[in-house]
Amino acid sequence: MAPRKAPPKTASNGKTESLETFRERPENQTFTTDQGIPISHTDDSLKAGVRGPTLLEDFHFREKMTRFDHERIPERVVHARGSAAHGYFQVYKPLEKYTQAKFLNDPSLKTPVFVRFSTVAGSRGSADTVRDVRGFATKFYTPEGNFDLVGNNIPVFFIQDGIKFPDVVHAVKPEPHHEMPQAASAHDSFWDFVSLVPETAHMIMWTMSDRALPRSYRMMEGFGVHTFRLINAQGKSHLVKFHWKPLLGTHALVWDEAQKISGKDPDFHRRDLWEAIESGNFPEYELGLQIVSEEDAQKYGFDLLDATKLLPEEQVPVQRVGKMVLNRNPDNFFAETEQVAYCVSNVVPGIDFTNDPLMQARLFSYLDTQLTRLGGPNFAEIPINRPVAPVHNHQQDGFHRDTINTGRANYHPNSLGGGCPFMANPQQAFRHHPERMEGNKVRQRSESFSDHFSQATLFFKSLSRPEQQHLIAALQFELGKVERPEVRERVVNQILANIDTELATRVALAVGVPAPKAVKPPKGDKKRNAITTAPSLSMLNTPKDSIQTRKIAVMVADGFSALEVNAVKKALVAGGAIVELVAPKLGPVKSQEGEEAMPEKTFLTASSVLYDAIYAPGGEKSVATIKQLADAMEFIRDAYRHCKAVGLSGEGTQLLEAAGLHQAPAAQPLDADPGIVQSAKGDMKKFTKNFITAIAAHRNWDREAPPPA
Ligand code: HDD
Repeated sequence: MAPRKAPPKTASNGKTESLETFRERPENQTFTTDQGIPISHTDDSLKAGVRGPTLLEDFHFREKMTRFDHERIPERVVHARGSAAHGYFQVYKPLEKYTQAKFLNDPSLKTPVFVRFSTVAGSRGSADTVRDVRGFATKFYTPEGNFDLVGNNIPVFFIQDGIKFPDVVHAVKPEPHHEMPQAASAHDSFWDFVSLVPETAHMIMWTMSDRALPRSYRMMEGFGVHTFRLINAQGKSHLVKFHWKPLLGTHALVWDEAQKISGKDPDFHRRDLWEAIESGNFPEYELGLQIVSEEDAQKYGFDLLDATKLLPEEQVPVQRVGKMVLNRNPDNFFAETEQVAYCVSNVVPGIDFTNDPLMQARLFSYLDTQLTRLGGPNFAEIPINRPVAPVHNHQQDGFHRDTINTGRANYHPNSLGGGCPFMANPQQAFRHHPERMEGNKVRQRSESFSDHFSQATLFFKSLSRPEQQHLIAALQFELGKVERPEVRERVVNQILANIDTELATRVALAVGVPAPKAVKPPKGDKKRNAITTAPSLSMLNTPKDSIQTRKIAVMVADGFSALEVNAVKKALVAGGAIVELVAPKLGPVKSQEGEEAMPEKTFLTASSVLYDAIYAPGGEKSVATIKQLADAMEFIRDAYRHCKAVGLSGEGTQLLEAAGLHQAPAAQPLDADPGIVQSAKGDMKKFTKNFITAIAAHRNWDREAPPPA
């Protein structure tokens, strides 16, 4: 691991300081029971005779065992697998025109945040790099109480009304009879649901796209999904969509790579986040707002209350209003990451809800689920959940109550307690936006929610060609795993055929169902897009100008060229990359110049799927050794297959042929491939420049052979 740039454990803010009271430090302390009784021996139970039975009076044994027996709490019903970090958010300039929220108005204020990233479908111990939506939940500990922005890395959702959430979650989770498959949507019940519920169409396009395979939590966008409201001090409301924009750009893995990582390092994203923060490479995101006046709400051809729709940036640009920096890892996974409880209903004055029926359901569900998950109504008192704002009210009792309320007036109004706590000044208190409401009590979907395919098509059409190929391949894979032909057929004909003919046809051919004739939108489903493509939806257009925090493996064995390695390493590290030597075994490797270097990993313990790029330097003996290693050849073949930058200098250039890549059936020949950077003669200056450009490009997708037609 790269050395730390800064000691992040000292990075503190109002929230992490408040946690100090609860931190337990064992250094130089004596071992005790939970009651503080000193214990000098914890390796043997108390027995009647040295070979006799254990005694019931052994309170230390009983306490230790009881505590162990009760360590587990229920995992989250969705988003069970996650990783979190502390940090802060700072607004660039006051947003008083739109909102009275203090944390969005004071540029000098660093608002503490705790952010938890997650997958959705898998259990707590499932792999990180599965094909799935990623959760992106932020708790802002503002001076006016906690604001929780509980978003995803995808701007739309599967369903329009939260009453269908149990259905979609049951369908995607492992099937109830045998609990398979784990953390995967590629099974019959999920696609059966999709085939019968056309409102899933747009979200399916996103989950089958590269967005569902992020390279890192640090390299994915976040979205509040719903339309929220911002309310200013005068009570004026604007509609708003929240975005997080990662400063490192939005980048993805490829599916074969993601599957291999699941085996090689199931903690890939967790480790990436942890190590980045430990080494001072703090993840950074800008908060973006798309603001729409109430008067313009009907202008976009779809209903802003429909969470299966996004507001294209081409129609309403995203204003970047502030920055979030994650600069401290939690001290204890369970106490912080597991016990943090986000509730969509946690909003502060100046932010309010809308009538989006998905959001309305969420306002109930989050608080409700915490009651079971965290064992009662006092979960807001768990240190990580406490606001930094003071809390005073008449709530009392219940399991796990920490607060000791003094006085005898636990009701309002009261005179015994002098009327305390006083009601807040209405100008500073939370005020619900007084939206005018009227209507009949009905159980039905608004007609304005009926267009399910226009934006699915817009998304597909806006992707670059390689992204489209990945999406088609993903559907070929997922539906290829569906056992029932009628489900495959329905997905193709009822869903995909309404999105794009080429997409539906190529999927149909790969999964053995008849190809649909031509796309025709279902009756009553008018095509309403104001635009035909939205470049902002493609990751092609993300920043690709830096190699910061990228991981590069250098393949060495005894006899490698230290001259070449040192030159390349120096340039890569100067660009902010992390360089690791990978060798046949641990322990020093000796260069041809006689220098010794310490490899971080071996070809057995590492794999190129864990790196962004690989470099093979020269050195006759080193290259001869590497050629003989099956794992090393696999290393090169995988890096090539996954479209990564491959740098080769001196004798290292022989390795492409040794790995059999001169015969690779790729779309682009080796010598025209900008991601394959070679220098047989050792012009290291030009070589490092081209290699850095190739790494910054993230991948060279032109190398890929297209999926079966
Ligand atoms: Fe949800 C957890 C995001 C729809 C009900 N959700 C959860 C988490 C995230 C989201 C990031 C994990 C929070 C954490 O890290 O602890 N959920 C979303 C987004 C949605 C969405 C972006 C659509 C826009 N969710 C949604 C609906 C419902 C729920 C419609 C129910 C009506 N979600 C839950 C939950 C969870 C949850 C069951 C499980 C654990 C938890 O809340 O704390 O209440």
